[in-house]
Amino acid sequence: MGSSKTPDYSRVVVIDDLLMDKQGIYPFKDGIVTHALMGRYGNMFLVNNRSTDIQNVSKGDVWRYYFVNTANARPFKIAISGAKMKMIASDQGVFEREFFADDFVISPGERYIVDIMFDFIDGKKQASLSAIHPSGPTLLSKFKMSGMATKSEVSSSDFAKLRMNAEESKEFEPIKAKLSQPPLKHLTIDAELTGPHASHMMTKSHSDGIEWDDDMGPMSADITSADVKWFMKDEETKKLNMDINWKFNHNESVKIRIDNKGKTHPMQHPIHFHGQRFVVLARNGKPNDNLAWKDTALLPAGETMDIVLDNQNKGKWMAHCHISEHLAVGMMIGFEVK
Ligand SMILES: [Cu+2]
Repeated sequence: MGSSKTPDYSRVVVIDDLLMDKQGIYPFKDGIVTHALMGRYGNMFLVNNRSTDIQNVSKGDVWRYYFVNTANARPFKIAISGAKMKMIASDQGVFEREFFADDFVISPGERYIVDIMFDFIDGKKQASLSAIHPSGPTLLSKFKMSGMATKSEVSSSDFAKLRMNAEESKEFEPIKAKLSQPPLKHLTIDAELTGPHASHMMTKSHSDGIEWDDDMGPMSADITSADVKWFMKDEETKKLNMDINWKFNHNESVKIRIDNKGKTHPMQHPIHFHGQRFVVLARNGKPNDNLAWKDTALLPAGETMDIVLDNQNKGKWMAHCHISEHLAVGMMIGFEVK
């Protein structure tokens, strides 16, 4: 394996948000799902259950962070300042090539493994991790410098290297050959609105196809499971959601196109497959040149994503949108691997 040497320290980072009102946590109701159109966006950000996470680190330390986003709906753009960040792996495996990054986007259900070297450049004694949104950054974690590293020499010279994971690249070769082939399955995404909200559903769409915040105001909560149905449609059979039941052979690799061009309420959807792994082969027809095994991938509004699903586990499975409210109003399909 060519994958990176594990740094001396590691930590799991659970990113979440919580919707609070004056009484406390905005209530969940019995038998009805609020925020069914947008999903429930929180107004308080949490890192490992704290509103501001503080960690002491030594100058020169390299830490490996295992990020997971457990929010109902919110994607986070995570940025670092005062330290350097290297992307190692995603949900199910390493990237073909490690790379340095200033920020990365993590949607509900996604995971990223990231190495951070605390070099505290420019004489600063503090580094920070923030969520970057159009309205500005929100501080998530503060890292305070507490002395010089003891084990850093090996780690920091290792940190400077960007590894090529040749074994994985080789494994991806037959998958990349599917670029020129038509997809075996084709899903489209849209929503259906009924009731008093049906006429005023368009929200302003962002140029990157991502709703970073719920800007619908109080109306967002009032659109419930009684008013909206989110669906994925099989373009071949025209079946919707759980009426879809694809049959695949064990170890069959299947190219699936997912189209998020629905007009009812354009927004992003994090698509998750149970029981298998996949790669994002292309977005909007443009090949992905740095593959990693995943099980969840964010599909912005107006975009198309081609994935290759690697059916290695027999059984009956589902795939769904990872926005909890979308899932609750039906946005899931079935498939079977025999
Ligand atoms: Cu969704």
